[in-house]
Amino acid sequence: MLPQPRTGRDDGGWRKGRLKHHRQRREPAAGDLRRDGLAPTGAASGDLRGARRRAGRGRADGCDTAKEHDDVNSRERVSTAPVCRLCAGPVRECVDFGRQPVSNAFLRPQDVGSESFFRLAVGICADCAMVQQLEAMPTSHMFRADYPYRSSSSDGLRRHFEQVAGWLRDTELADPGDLVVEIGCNDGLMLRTLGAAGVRHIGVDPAAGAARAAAARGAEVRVDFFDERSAAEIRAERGPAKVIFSANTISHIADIDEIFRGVDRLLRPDGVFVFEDRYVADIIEHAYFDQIYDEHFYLFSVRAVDAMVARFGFELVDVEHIPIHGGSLRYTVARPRVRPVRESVARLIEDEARYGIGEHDTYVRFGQQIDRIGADLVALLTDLRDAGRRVVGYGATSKSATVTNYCGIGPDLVPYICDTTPEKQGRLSPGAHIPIRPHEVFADPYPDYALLFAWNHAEEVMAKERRFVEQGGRWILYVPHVRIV
Ligand code: JHZ
Ligand code: ZN
Repeated sequence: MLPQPRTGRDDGGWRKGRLKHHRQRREPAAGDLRRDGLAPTGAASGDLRGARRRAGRGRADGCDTAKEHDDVNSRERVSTAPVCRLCAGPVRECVDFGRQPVSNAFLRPQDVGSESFFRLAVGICADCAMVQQLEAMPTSHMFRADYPYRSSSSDGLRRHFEQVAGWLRDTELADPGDLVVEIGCNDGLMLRTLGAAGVRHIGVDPAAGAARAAAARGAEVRVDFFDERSAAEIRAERGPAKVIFSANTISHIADIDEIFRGVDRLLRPDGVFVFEDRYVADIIEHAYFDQIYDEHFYLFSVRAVDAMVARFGFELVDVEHIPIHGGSLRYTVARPRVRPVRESVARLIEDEARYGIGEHDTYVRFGQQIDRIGADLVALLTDLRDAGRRVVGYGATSKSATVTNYCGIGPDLVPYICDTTPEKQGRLSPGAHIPIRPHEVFADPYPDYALLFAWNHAEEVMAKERRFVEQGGRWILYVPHVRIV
């Protein structure tokens, strides 16, 4: 029932035909919902607007009143993307999530009314197949000093980054003096492991709070955006880098040419630029629609990344499928003709073509699936509320901003969300204004149902919260379809 993390290299189920199966399956949730004695209302087969009305709102709390809010469009110039950011080809819109907030801007109660919103919509380039947002939330709004996300909030991520550090140390950073630079190092999970092993390193991250946490763990960090300027300064201070690494950051930067100019400045001729990012094929296969929010400007495929890095004068030499965040790829990029190109690159590009990952129609069907999930979820939450059951959210993820604001889920359906991150506690969720409470509140007393926004950590969370289930609690999952487990 759970989204199972994948193991091994490049063994994505979508290439074994599961994507096709998934596309054909519908009316998915009914059986599961009825298992709980809660037949879905008409919303399960109705549209999302109907579901929003049943939830007693047009959009998440207050978002209808445009004058209450200061749209990002009126504050700062927002660059629209009628053409591809990378190749200037035509971008066709596929999915529109409407007006959305900054996904990590958790509000203090006194800040309600001063949020920034933008239109979250994605399209696909007809020429290079890069899936991208049509409007960009400015990075200055997203990655501020008080950016609250911390990579170390999950044991699974901690293990993952320790493994990555070990792999880099053994393969690319074996010589004393080799330098590794991490773009978007957050609280330093990977760098502290390399630092402890004596590897020369520096992280670059504009989020001062996260950078302070990294420094406290012994990682060296520069509070800054990574671009040509900061890259040149790092090179002048420390010499060129053997490895530039980044996890869940490169796809976040709309003006990606700045990143590549920086990499070009800083990388040694024989060095590698390694980055991990969510894989669009996994997002499509499992209907992980909530992986689309302001920060995820690009949804990478191998075909599009291959073309992108070539445009910036580099070569994609390897790609590896990893289970992180529901399915990601680790890309290895080098200067042209310096390293052999592994067969994984061509193989995944072929697989993507076979399964329509570069086609507009695939994303239109994805959009229809999202509408059904939204309607099913709102219907279930409404039924539970009307039946007097207590439902709370688990994990105030960035992803939950898309779910709550798109579906119109506010505190009337989910009174609060429990989260372990001190920086989020006591705040309100962006746009939907659902209060964030400390994790300890979850068991005090346990609710009847927990809506698992942190589904990418399902295994870890469910193991940790065994008592909740033993005491009769049930989990609600919503991707790839709504169900109670
Ligand atoms: P989690 C962020 O996404 C933003 P988010 C960013 N754009 C990105 O790509 C990824 O990270 C890397 C809490 N939690 O990891 C902690 C518990 O409360 O899904 C976090 O607030 N109890 C950079 O925000 C949230 O859930 C737990 O036991 O979608 C998880 O956030 C665990 C495991 C987590 O990333
Ligand atoms: Zn393009």
